[in-house]
Amino acid sequence: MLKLGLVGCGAIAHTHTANIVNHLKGAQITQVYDVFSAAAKKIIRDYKLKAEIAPSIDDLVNSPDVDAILVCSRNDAHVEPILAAIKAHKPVFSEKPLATTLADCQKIVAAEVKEGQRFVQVGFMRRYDPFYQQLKETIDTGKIGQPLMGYCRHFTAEPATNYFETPNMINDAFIHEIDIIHWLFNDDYDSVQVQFARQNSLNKNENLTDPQIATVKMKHGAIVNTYLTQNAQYGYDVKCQVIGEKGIAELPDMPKLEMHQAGKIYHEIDHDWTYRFAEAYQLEMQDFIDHAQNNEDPAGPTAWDGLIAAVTADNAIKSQSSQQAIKIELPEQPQLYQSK
Ligand code: ISE
Repeated sequence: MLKLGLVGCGAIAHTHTANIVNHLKGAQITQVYDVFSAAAKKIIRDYKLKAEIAPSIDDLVNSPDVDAILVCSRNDAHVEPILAAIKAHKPVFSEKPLATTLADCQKIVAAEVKEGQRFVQVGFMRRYDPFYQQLKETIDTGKIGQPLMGYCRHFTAEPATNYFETPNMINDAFIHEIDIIHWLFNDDYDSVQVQFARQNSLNKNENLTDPQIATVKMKHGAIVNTYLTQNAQYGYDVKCQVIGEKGIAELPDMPKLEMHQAGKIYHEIDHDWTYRFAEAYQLEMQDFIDHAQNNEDPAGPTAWDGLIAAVTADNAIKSQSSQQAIKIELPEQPQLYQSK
């Protein structure tokens, strides 16, 4: 049994904990930590965990009762437990984003490079979704030729939290496409541009500009547009279409039964990502557990992928002020990540 230490006990920690307890094999949560001890107590109670509350992040990471770490804390609090885990040579799964600044991502990458080993897996769960996997395989096997253009839709019914503001459209939502597009297109970003469309009068948050359209251009010239809203009202709706030299490959609108009922033909639409990507969340965590148990480096998205996403998101947020395209410069990729 792999013994897991959980840092941060909010909503996404509940999703992962429910999976570990009810669906996954080979791991148990033995230590938890949250700045709010009530949240730590609640997760232990809700899932009847045989776990202790650690007095600090450092105690949790270095506990002999912890083999690997799950980081589910606030976006800007990921860096401390990740660096501690790398120092302790323990595998660490971090929710996206890896960190909120380029400087913090570079610290994480530098720490892995110093140890000469990868310990980090970033929670870009879409890479584990069976449809995204098929899309990737279709592109990689050359079925549609070189990918030239793309279109993505990232709609949520309502904002995830009350403090979901204009930049969150990028570093909470669009960051998933940032990761998936460079993975699917096997290319790095040249520039990113964010524009604001006509504003939705149903958006109740005055600090959130909604909808937004993000455009990325890749180094080899491909261009991908992503339409983003957190106020779609009708459900969680994610689309990804890749247009190649000799064909188009795209995610189905909804991987759901077709219903014929009450004078209509329809498909149900999921309410949020925890339903739409339920399988992907399980597959990514099982993969992390399996690799940790076998003493193998994690196979999922790396700290370098996390850095690419953070740099691109940072520039996209800058573009929100001018709505102009911004060039993306990446630091040189260390050898450690080159075969990944
Ligand atoms: C949320 O934070 C997520 O991570 C979801 O996966 C994303 O689809 C949603 O837009 C975000 O608010």
